[in-house]
Amino acid sequence: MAIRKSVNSLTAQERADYVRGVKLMKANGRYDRFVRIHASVQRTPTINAAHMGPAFLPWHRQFILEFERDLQSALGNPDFGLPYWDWAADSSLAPTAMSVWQLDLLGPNGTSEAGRNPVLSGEFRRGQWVIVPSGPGQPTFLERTFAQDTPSLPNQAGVDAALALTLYDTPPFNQTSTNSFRNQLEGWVGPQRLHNNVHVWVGGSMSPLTSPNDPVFFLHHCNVDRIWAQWQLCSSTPQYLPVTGGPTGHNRDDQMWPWNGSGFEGRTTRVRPRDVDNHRALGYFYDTEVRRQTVTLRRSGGARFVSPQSLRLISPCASQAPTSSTLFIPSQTGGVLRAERTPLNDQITVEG
Ligand SMILES: [Cu+2]
Repeated sequence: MAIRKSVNSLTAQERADYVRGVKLMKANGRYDRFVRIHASVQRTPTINAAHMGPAFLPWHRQFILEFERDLQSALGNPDFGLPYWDWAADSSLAPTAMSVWQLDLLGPNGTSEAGRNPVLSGEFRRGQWVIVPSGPGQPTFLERTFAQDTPSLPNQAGVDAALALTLYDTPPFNQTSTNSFRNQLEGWVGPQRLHNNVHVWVGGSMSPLTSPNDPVFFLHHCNVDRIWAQWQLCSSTPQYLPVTGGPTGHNRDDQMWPWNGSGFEGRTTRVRPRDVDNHRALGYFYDTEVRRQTVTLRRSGGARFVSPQSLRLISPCASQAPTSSTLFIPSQTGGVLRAERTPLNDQITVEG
């Protein structure tokens, strides 16, 4: 089971592992296959397989899951979790103060030079990190142009506005859909153009369809996936939509290119949106979610009742108040009650 953590809470070792894993994948050829898949999403018959439609979220969930699995095998660590970049949490900082752009992780902004914006220091600097060109005559080095022609990064108010939407998606199930959680998170509508604006804010190599060239792509999409997971947990109607009536490849039971038997870049499995609905069943969860699990209350003595004040279950959903319960513990003597949560072994101590 992989725990996906914020880049802001990684240890030095975990930061180094992400860089090392990515470089191992570049060397073994796996990395560039992701770039080529993402650059080819427009080859489906009617619509972009991965964007501007309901499958945006499940498509990228599958995509970064495969990336995480390749990282795990490159690192020889089946529990390595893909980190996420919570750009909303960083939105009030200067780029130089953001953890993600430090030299030991992804390195800094590009430097303006002869009409291009090469990254010139850090692990992914020119000469160290060769990218798939976005087109004929385009460079093979990484470029970034932080916030050159956009406003700031989206903030938590923008994320919360999307999380407050009830329905996953709405007709006509494309980039014009309104009151659609998916379309507002993807960023075609809404005040802050969430996912799209992060691509534009980073700029350079993050702008064209070859955007997985920048390793921040996976950290960005991991955060987008985390927001979807949180919405699924908190919405009263978390179901994927539509079941039918959407663009080909975007209905709940449609196979999503390239996982439709295409064989493109070695993809032979078949994956539908319904197959990736439950992220925990896929083998990972986020450090920000409340994990639904069995809580064992062991009595080592104490009161027979635990009052609501001492046992509160805090929901990650802004719209839900903490729940409290009174527990009756059938036992004899006084002391402390302990609730153990697995698999993280978090402990909640309840004074009885
Ligand atoms: Cu994409």
